Amino acid sequence: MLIDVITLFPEMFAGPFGDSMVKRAIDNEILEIRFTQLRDYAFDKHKQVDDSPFGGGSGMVLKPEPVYRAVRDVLSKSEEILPRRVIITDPGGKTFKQEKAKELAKYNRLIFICGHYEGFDARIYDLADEKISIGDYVLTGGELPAMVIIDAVARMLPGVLGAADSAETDSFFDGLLGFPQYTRPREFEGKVVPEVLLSGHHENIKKWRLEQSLKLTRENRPDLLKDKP
Ligand code: 4FL
Repeated sequence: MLIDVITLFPEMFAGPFGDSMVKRAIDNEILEIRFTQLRDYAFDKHKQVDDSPFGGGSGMVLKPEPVYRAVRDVLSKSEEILPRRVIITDPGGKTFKQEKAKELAKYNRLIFICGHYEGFDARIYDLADEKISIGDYVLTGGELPAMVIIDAVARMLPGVLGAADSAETDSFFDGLLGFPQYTRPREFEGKVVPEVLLSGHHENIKKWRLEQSLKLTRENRPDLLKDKP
């Protein structure tokens, strides 16, 4: 998969992507991530990418021309890699979920447009196939949301997760929260590992884990059970 990120702050990505599973995916050539500096596509001598909103109001709005130029240049720079999806990280988008990570992992190319300032000129949205929010809060920019989405998508790519940490044991994989896990020692400061996990009885273990997942989900995220039979 090829991912392009159009951003004013490409250096923000160095930490999260220079380490972790994403780096492994890049090293193994499962994933390539390219960065495009939006400011390079400003056309005036001040390299201005934002401006004050028509109609008044405080804050600055991202201008359309540099973003259009950047996206067009990114698309023309390499051969067509399809299927592809252009994504804008935006608090006004649909909330990112595990389902969406799995869906985006099926594309061969993703292009992220990260906003800063108070928002985008509305015409910029026409460039994108979808807007995605990572939650109901306002950040200083779209870079962290893009990193979150890319991280979640990267681990869904075939060959990124080892058998030891397969996606099947993830929280949310079947729409429930994860079950409690234990490792050695069997007893720690008086807290013991549930007997069933030491029994070697796979049916009982499976049943216990499902019960625990349901209990945790009921307690902490009852909303997840609403659209379940
Ligand atoms: C984007 C917040 C996606 C949450 C500021 C600029 C944001 C965001 N999800 N805040 N972009």
